[in-house]
Amino acid sequence: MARIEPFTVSNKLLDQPEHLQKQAQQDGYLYFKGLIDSDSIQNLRRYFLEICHKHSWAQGGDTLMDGIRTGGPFMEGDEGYWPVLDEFQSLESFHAFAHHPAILDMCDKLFGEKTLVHPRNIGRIMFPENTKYTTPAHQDFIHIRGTEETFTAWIPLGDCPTNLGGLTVLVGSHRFGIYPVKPAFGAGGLGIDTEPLEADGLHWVSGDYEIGDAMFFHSHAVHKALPNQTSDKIRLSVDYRYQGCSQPVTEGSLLPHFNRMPWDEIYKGWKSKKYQYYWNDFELNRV
Ligand SMILES: O=C(O)CCC(=O)C(=O)O
Repeated sequence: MARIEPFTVSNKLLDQPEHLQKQAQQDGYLYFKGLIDSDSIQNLRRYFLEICHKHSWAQGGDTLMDGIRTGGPFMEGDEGYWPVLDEFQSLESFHAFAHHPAILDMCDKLFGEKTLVHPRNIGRIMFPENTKYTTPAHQDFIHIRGTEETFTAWIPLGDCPTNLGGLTVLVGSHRFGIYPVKPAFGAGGLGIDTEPLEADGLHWVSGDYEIGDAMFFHSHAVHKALPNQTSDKIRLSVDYRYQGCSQPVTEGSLLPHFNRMPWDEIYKGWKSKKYQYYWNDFELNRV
């Protein structure tokens, strides 16, 4: 039976960059309570749910913000999934949120240099009654490449108790390189057999995320989602990726997730140019 422990909360290290880096090196993840103001999250949640409601995936009106499912389940790759995902991708606020000052401040300390925000941002909608498609155990590096010192931020768009299917990390699993993968159901489509790692004493961390909490994990850290075991609630979350600006980055990380539309099309209708093609202002180490 896999051992599961509560997250170690790293807020007290926010003013101690060296300790922050040491904690990330040791465990492969950093968890912060209330890092992000709840208004920013509620705004993005509302935008996401309005899109879901428009496509008959979620209730509207007074219960919109409860995220109650009316359609689906849909999964990445399903025909019916793309219209919603494409609208998420086009949201200026979804991309702008990746640059939230509290996130960048933490990342600059973690990397010891200015942070490069990957523009390949991911919005996730995880349906109830769809546990077969729960995200399997995997490492992000095989999907991202570039520098292994890339960190993913996983941020639920609202409270995310364990039964809604939060993200969990296998502590210390980032220290042993890349593990073999096999085809699996769920996001990414590739899974790792973690039993041998658990038998070697590695344990998972998990817990009830509250609005504003954020978890960051190393690109080699093995992680997976818990199943959404609610009867009717959609789990909404975002994955954003960060690295030091001097480190190698692949072209793929500079493209939209799934690359279904060019950036110019995504940017149509945006009010500001601030977060458009911002990565071209860096002297990137492209690989
Ligand atoms: O939210 C999820 O279920 C999956 C997130 C994840 O594993 C990732 O982005 O690497």
